[in-house]
Amino acid sequence: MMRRNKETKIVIFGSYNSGKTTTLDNLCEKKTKVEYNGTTIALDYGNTVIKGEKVHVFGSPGQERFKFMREILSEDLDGAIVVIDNSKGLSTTDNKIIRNLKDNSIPYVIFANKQDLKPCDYELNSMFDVPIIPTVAKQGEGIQQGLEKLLHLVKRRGVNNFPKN
Ligand SMILES: Nc1nc2c(ncn2[C@@H]2O[C@H](COP(=O)(O)OP(=O)(O)OP(=O)(O)O)[C@@H](O)[C@H]2O)c(=O)[nH]1
Ligand SMILES: [Mg+2]
Repeated sequence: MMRRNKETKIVIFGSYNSGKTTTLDNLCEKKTKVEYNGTTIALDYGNTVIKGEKVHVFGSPGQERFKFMREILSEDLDGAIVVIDNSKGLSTTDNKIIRNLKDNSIPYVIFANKQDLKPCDYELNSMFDVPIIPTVAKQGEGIQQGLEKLLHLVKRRGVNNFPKN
């Protein structure tokens, strides 16, 4: 994907039905979705502007069989959001996604979604050294702040990668 200098690419990962598309809906005013009966089968795409900078947001399909699609979407990403269904807890897919992000040193945050069904689980909080943001994607709760937190991590990484001297 061709991007201008300051533009950022974020990908939303997570298990099937965790709320990835709903999260993207809340972040982006304009978007495109490729779905079949409400299930993402290829990707979601939208963009938004935060503090004057354009952020491209891709939503990945959660079903296991779309692994190839997640790999395509992962190309050249700057940061990731892992949306987990907090009422179900971490799935094996979530664990694989997180491992992958860690192995590739990609900045990421976890959205512990569906807080309306089951509020945050503190055990989960202590398992990771990344921000866990409680969200209710359906109501847009926590979503914007979560993205801003991620963008902060992305920026910080950029600074670390290119020291001034
Ligand atoms: N109760 C509750 N339901 C939610 C929330 N966020 C999403 N949902 C519901 O969860 C279902 C799945 O949401 P999607 O956003 O389509 O999930 P997804 O992760 O994109 O699903 P796939 O792309 O098929 O993997 C829908 O019925 C949503 O309305 C939430 O915060 N609370
Ligand atoms: Mg989806």
